[in-house]
Amino acid sequence: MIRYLTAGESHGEALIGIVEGVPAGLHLTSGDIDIHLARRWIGFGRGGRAKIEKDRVHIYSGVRFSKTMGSPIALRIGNAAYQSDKAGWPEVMSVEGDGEGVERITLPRPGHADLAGMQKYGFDDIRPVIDRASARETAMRVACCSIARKFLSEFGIEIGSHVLRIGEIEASYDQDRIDGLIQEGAGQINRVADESQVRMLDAADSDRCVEHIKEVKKDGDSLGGVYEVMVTGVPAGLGSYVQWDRKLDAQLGQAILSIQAQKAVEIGSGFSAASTRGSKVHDEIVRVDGKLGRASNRAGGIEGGVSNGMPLVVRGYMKPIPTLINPLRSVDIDSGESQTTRYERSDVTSVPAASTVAEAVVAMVIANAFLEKFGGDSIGEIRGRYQTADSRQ
Ligand code: EPS
Repeated sequence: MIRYLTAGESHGEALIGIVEGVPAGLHLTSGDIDIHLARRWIGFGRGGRAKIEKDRVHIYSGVRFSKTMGSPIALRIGNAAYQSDKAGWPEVMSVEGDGEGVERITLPRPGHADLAGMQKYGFDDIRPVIDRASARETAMRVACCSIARKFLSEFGIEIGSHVLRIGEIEASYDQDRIDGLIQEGAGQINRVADESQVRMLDAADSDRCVEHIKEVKKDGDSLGGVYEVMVTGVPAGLGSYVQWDRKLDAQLGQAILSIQAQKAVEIGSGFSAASTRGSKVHDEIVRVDGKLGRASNRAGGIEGGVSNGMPLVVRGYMKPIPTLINPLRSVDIDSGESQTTRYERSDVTSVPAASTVAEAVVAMVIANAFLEKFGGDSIGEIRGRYQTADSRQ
């Protein structure tokens, strides 16, 4: 199984990751990771930080001559803002010293981890919470999970995503077009979505969405939204129904909700299924080219916590960014006085970014489920097991 941890503060020197359990013999270069770090910055509506960061990963260990060695892979992404911002982050985030003269932040922002985080750790300054709770951390998450994604690509498993809604703008959902795109692999969705400033598949929807974001920015407000992640090439039988923590849908739910600001997850037609008759929800079993298949995919590729061989369909629901130009009421923890929040640089929306982060965390879940079933110490060993199982299906 692959384990990974991230470390680092948003305005500290760097983000660090360690990925352990990657089989030996996987072809891997920093380019395999950088491509997804760049995709994470796609999106109209990002704030000033987007102009500063040019995320590139540095691989420190676990890879030799472009092949993984089975040993832990250590990664680093520098925070360009650490030096370039005028805020004096080397002093504010200094590892040493006593912080004398550094301004304390004492007004918690509603919707952020600020107040709950201070209460939890007993801080008298919000800075430690702001900096670790920040979605900046997702840069390293994407880096770590891109290794899992590279592993999956060895077995023809592809992941793609697109944005379904930002604020009031709902993208049209053209099932035939999507089915056509994923016929050649879910990666084809990204080919289209990455061309859009908001990662929507339809150009007219994208334009309407960009206008909406501009208006909301003028109003000093922020927007959430919905995105869909699809995975193709997933063999039947990943995950299990036998125990709660082995269920693939439960693991995907945890992964999506672990991304900052995500408030709901949907597998297949999950939300609408709750208000639809069973005869219109369940996917009938049919023969397709001599093999067992499904007449539809409302289950989103998972039944009973087990992949059923259909494409996986997972949707994430993101709340609006909590940092607003329009102030919200809060209470200063020093003075106890009611005040309105102070605006700092922020994004209007980062739903397109969240969709790419979701691809990454989904990749890690699927890679681990795949390893659980077909695992081995090297790519060659796993390939042998996978081919044997595949020929049995
Ligand atoms: C974030 C605030 C902004 C975002 C940041 C997440 O950063 P800053 O506070 O430096 O302006 O741009 O996102 C990223 C840095 C990133 O890499 O995605 C927050 O408070 O969560």
